[in-house]
Amino acid sequence: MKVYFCGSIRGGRDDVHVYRRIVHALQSYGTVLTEHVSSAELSDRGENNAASGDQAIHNRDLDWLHQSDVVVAEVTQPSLGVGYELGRAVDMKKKIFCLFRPSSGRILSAMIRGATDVENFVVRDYSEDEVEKVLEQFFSSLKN
Ligand code: 6IA
Repeated sequence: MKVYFCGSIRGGRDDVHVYRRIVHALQSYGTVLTEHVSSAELSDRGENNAASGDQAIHNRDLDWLHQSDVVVAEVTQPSLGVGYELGRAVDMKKKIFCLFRPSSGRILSAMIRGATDVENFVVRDYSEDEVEKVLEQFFSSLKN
């Protein structure tokens, strides 16, 4: 199973420790194509801001998105890139699992919360200490 994980990069790196925990748990279900999203070394600025670098990132990520079987997104920290990836993934008819932490005090975008009636699009409210449990529930629901 190939898993595409989405998390904020230039949208802000406040939740990177949560991404780390999610990616670690995801690795027991399959190959995580986008493990770098959870890397503590990757900042919201980075070393490469050239437009050509951005194009390479975009094209490589879309390639991975096509290859993936499942898309898992941590959507608490708002990110244009994550929203874009989710929109593209819906269009590709991927199975999508979005994780949101209400304890952040944020209200999730209606375009994400409201997409739950789209086939294969699930939004789950959770708290950080439940990460492993909610992922396990999602992946076991895939088998049915
Ligand atoms: O708009 P954002 O940067 O928050 O978008 C984050 C999402 O876009 C993630 O889920 C990634 O899959 C994808 N993405 C954005 N930037 C990158 C990247 N390098 N490398 C891989 N995937 C990315 C950006 C490095 C940059 C800070 C120099």
